[in-house]
Amino acid sequence: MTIPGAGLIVRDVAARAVVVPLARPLATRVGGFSHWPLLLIDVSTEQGITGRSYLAPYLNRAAGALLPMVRDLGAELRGRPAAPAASFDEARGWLALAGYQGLALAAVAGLDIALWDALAKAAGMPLARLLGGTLEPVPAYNSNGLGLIPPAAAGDEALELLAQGGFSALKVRVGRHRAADDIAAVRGVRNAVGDGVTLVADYNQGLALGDALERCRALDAEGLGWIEEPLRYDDLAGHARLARDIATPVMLGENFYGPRAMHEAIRAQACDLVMPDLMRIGGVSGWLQAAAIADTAGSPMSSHLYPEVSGHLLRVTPTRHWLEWQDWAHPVLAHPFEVRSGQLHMPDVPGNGLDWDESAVAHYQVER
Ligand code: SMN
Ligand code: MG
Repeated sequence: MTIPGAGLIVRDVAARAVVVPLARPLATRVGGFSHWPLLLIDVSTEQGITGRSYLAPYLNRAAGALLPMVRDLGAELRGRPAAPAASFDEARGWLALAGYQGLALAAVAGLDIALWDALAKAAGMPLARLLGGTLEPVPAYNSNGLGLIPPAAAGDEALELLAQGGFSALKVRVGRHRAADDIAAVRGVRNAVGDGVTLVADYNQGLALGDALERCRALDAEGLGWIEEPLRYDDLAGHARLARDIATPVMLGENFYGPRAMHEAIRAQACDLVMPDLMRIGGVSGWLQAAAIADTAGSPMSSHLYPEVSGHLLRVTPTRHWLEWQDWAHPVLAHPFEVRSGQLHMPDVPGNGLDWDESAVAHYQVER
């Protein structure tokens, strides 16, 4: 069925679960990751165009809980125009009683990203261009490794990570039992890579305020680009205290559920820098709203996970800062994106550039 003048009409939404291995298992303060669950979403339209997205809900259990929500909300889209900003707004109504944050917002985001992909394909443009930007490459830091490994191993791993794509920036995970071991790891990396490389550190919410004040002050001497999530993500008052107290910029954002959460964190002066996660911020529609908030506040904005679609979005983010690079979806991508000279290159194809290697998907698919 086509409605004249309505543009693309959603025919169906399919969602599949895969679990792919990580080439370099990652230990962090919030847990260890050897495998990475992904939900692959395909929104087909009556016009024959299919919009695609993936969600990375960290845990198999979370993927199992999220999949029926994607399917359920996806069923609501059938027969409707592919109009992501309108659907994003409508979802607030659908979820007013059940709750709009958490996995519910993640499901909205997965559909939103795929709808925007369908629109960009219909327009024959890469997503960045559809949104009014260009396809210039985006500066990226390599986040594929430097988990909580023995400090003595950190320097060699840092050199391997820099070589993976000509990078000049890396993320180092911290939050070891002994603060001295974190400092030894950061210094080991610095000694190996030299002063020209940007290093950032991530505590993954691992500290209590007293400890954080002490440990972050000690890290102030190490010349880090930022310290990320030292405290529980929703402790805005604690982060504000830290941000006042330490010299290194405080970074928050991967746990902002929707643009309003970013607004709250900025208003509370809980962070100097922001890095929304494409899934939790609410997909492309949520990101665009967040980018406007960051611009208004003058907060540099980086990305978290989802490098492929985030690359397009950083092109239209006025305060764009760093892209976080992980190649974790590569096992199921037919055309993995490339990093050269530390910059992510988005492919010059219509849409967001995601498409599935179907034989790999069949290999890694799990029934849910
Ligand atoms: C992170 C991301 C994904 C899994 C574990 C840890 C981390 C980051 O917080 O910022 O990359
Ligand atoms: Mg982080």
